[in-house]
Amino acid sequence: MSQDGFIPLEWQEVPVSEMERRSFEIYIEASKRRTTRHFSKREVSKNIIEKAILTAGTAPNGAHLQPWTWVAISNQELKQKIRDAAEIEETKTYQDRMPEAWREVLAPLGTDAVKTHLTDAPWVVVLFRQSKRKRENGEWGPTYYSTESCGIAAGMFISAIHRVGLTTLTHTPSPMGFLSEILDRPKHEVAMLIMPVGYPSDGAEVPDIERKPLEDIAIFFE
Ligand code: IYR
Repeated sequence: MSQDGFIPLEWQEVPVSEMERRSFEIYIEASKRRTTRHFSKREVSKNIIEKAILTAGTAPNGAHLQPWTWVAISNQELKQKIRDAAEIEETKTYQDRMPEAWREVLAPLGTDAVKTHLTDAPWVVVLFRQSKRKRENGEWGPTYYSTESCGIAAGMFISAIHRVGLTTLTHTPSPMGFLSEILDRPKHEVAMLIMPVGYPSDGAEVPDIERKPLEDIAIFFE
């Protein structure tokens, strides 16, 4: 007998040898994901974006409040509006707000205030974090761990886009308030990430960087 409000977990055991094989395969596939700033204008179906958002929506999250709103834009004028506003903020950031210590670590990545990807990519997906929720009694209440929840969901979105065979880039213009205005989102929703999604352009490039080896990122106690 299940506890009230509970159902049996659907679970299919995977043989250990198959798990070993999969763990390697998943790692190899993930390691091929790279962040490029060079997007093609080639179209991508809305269906694929919808499925990636649904995948992200399966993320574990605080108190199952699912504190996210995903806004997906293919409208060219709207993408241009977002790009123009992002470039205004980013120009200030890169020119005046960015301290030397930050500039130093960004230099090898070749980022700058020019955000061509926001108008080249066929889709621009903006993730809003819901900082509050409407309670059943109609009052506003908090959400819990919404930053962590949205971070996990964003990771799942990025992974879904990669597995589909497309590419995405996490862009974080700061401050991001202009997104609420342009996309007409309520005050309790806070823009967190902009993710252009599409094909890489012909000749797309990525910085020549390496990932830390396991011994530099993990500690095991056995
Ligand atoms: N928000 C800027 C700057 C930027 C910051 C970090 I940390 C990056 O890893 C990359 C860029 C932007 O999105 O360009």
